[in-house]
Amino acid sequence: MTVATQLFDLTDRAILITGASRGIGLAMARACGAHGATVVLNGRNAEALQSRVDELTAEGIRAEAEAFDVTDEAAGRAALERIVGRHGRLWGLIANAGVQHRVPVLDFPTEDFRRVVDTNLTACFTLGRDAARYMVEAGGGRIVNTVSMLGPQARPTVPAYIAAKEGLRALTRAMAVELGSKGITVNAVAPGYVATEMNTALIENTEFNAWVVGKTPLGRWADPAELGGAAVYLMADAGSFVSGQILGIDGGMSVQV
Ligand code: GCO
Ligand code: CA
Repeated sequence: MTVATQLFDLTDRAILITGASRGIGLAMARACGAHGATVVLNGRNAEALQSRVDELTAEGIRAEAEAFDVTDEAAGRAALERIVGRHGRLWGLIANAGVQHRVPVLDFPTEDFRRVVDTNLTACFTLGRDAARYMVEAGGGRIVNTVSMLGPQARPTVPAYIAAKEGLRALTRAMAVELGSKGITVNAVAPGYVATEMNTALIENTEFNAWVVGKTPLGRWADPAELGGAAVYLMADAGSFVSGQILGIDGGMSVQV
């Protein structure tokens, strides 16, 4: 193997990706799998998940399914136990699962605010903490959280999402400073506007679509596949000294006024 390929080789590394039945999570799972990882796809719907696993397997990727709701701590711990049982260790966690809820703040229901924060922030804490316990035992590992370009920047009607994703940026740094001595790096990828099912309503809205295209220096939405490379980098030897970082993948949108 050349130095070049070793830098991005994920052979024999088991990586759990939450929210992996579609969109960014599926793209990151596919990219890591293409670089040799055994990718464990998580989602709430077991059938949809198995379909994705079958697709990746047909592409020559070692893929497995672990269906659970990330807000169910006990289910997450049971899945981690099974994965470590099958593979000896969990190399990486990509805590990507997230939900969106769009309502003007003055009308935003408390229960929806709690639900978004519970999935987009608290579940990343509980699963990240529980995965890190296994990584400590194994002498190290990698955690990547999916945050968002939104956080430092805001737009109307998504207060819960923005608050949760900004909190997840801070959690990434908090975990990085504690887990470094255990050989665990903790980073985040911050997507801009990506053409995923979660954003279908926005893409189909002519005005919103024009806003995104106009506000993005690259002048377009991202394809989910364009998030895969960052996941490989942060899971690979190439990223071995990167921790506490937020890697923006937004076509330049976060820096354009
Ligand atoms: C929205 C979108 C955003 C994008 C992305 C932007 O309603 O504005 O869903 O949340 O998904 O997170 O960075
Ligand atoms: Ca997003």
